[in-house]
Amino acid sequence: MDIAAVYHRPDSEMAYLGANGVFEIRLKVKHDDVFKVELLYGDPYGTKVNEKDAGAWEYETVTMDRAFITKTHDYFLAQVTLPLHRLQYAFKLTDKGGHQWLYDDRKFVPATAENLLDLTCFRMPYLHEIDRIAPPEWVKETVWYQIFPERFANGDLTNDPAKTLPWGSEEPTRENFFGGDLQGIIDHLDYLQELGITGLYLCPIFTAHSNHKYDTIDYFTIDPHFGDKKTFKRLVDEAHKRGMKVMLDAVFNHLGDFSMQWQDVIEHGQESRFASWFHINEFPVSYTKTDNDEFARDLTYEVFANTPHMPKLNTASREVQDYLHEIAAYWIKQFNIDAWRLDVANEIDHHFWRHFYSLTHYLKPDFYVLGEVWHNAQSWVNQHEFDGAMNYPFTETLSDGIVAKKISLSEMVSRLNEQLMLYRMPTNQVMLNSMDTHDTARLLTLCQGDKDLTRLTLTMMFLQMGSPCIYYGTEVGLAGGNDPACRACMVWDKDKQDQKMLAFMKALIKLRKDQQPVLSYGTYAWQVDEEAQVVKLTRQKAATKLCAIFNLGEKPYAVAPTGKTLLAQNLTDGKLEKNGFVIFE
Ligand code: ARE
Ligand code: CA
Repeated sequence: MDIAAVYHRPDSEMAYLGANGVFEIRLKVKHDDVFKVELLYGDPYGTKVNEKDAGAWEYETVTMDRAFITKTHDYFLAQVTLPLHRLQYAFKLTDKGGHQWLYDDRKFVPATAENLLDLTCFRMPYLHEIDRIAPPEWVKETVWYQIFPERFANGDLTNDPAKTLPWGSEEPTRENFFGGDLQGIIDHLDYLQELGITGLYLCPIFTAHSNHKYDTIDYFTIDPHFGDKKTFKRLVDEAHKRGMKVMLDAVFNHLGDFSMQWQDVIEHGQESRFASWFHINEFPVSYTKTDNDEFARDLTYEVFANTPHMPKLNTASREVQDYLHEIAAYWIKQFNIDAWRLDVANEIDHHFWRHFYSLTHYLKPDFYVLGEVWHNAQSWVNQHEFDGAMNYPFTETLSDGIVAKKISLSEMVSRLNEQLMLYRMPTNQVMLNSMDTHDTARLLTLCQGDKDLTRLTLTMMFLQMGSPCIYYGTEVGLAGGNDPACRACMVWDKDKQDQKMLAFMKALIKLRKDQQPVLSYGTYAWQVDEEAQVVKLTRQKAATKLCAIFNLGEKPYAVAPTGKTLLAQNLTDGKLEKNGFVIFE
């Protein structure tokens, strides 16, 4: 057995207090290297550890499940309920040759009686409920709909910016406007409710210069081309009436260069009272224009990416902290929003996010803080900074496996399992899962217009642990390449909407909501047939078992659903044609 590959870390995603006093423990070992793992656990004060006298160490034993398998590692899991809020534990491993080992905080030794008495154990000294990573329960049951407000619906022509183009008359560019606004969203809340949506994720709505509004001018006002505070209040109230939560986009990494603060820095340079609000290396602040302004050169100040219009805020400054905290609190207290999505979250300091998290949860205990992190988000979600993250690694893995087919199906499953093992299960249950956003090409375009593959991909995504999110227009067949092409005007003309896709999305969202407990909490069992290019996924929670079979191959694949079929595509006479799938109980 490769003992160097055996890994455990207490007080992490590998050992943590879960819901209802259940303690979850994981052990990571080299794939296919360990026959059995037993967890030995007991009360640090109730057992006779290290006493060579009478009585062995009083401990319980439970055999751990080999629950998640990747190409390189196996993860053994166990859940134990504890009489007290403290625990010490060790692992007893049996290798394939039958040899037994003990692994604890200090050592890895043969499992002799002597060593058993001499265990130091891993410790969870005291498990405080207040320390528990406990994201809001409602997020697990939410189906999100992401809206790019400028392009969703124009409900009020009087607030249209100059040069507003007729709706959908041209391809979206970085500069053009079509007049989308908050009234347009209100006008379509019934449409969204009928679709089954229970969470609205709005891209920025505060006063800003661009059509995307990520270059904020004033966080305390609604962009006049989107409406006003009265309209926004009505939007939130009407959404809440329909059982929909509202999440806004907090763009705290940077300000727009048209903001009063940055304009003051340009005018007064070092004397500006806002000079310390930014990361300025040299005065006067300047840059060398290039043909594509997003990539200016010779900047004398720090920005988002290379964008001179987005000077980076100095969130270590007390004034900036107070300013941003006031904004965060204002929209919660005055408008009762339910969540913040944090833009460029991974480039702002942890100190800021820790305060932000406690402030938002002090104001609203079940508030949802979602970080935009395109990579491993452990260092934020594991310590009360974000409840969840936009799960781009998940998106890219699913897309690479079944859309672009850049990786094998078994490699895709391996990576999906690896990703689940990065986080506590309560965190996995509230990650925001999407196949596309305003920053990526649309799924239908990535599927080269193949609508069967688009539906299959969405179905596989909706069956995962996590909170599913669809990007506006997906349900009516919108296509579009990378930003800005993925931000086309929503299609409201029923004759131009893909009604088959709309009916499918309604059915898929309904299935998700009907089956939410097993999809949020259920176990995973994957089976891959590389030859046939078929993936089977079974999710199970107690007596509820959902089976899904996906045929990515060219040849029909015989299936014999054993229970009630909940959703299917390209299934005829027990055969799944290409891009066919079936979900049955
Ligand atoms: C412009 C260009 C883009 C270019 C971008 C960055 O249009 O083609 O990629 O600049 O140079 C907003 C607008 C964008 C605009 C941008 C700058 O919506 O249209 O894009 O402002 O003017 C990284 C960050 C991530 C960020 C993306 C864009 O990690 O936080 O880049 N996403 C947020 C918002 C955006 C918004 C901003 C940030 C700025 O969601 O909409 O852009 O407030 C890999 C990397 C990621 C990288 C990702 C995309 O996967 O791992 O880190 O995301 O590519 O580039
Ligand atoms: Ca308008």
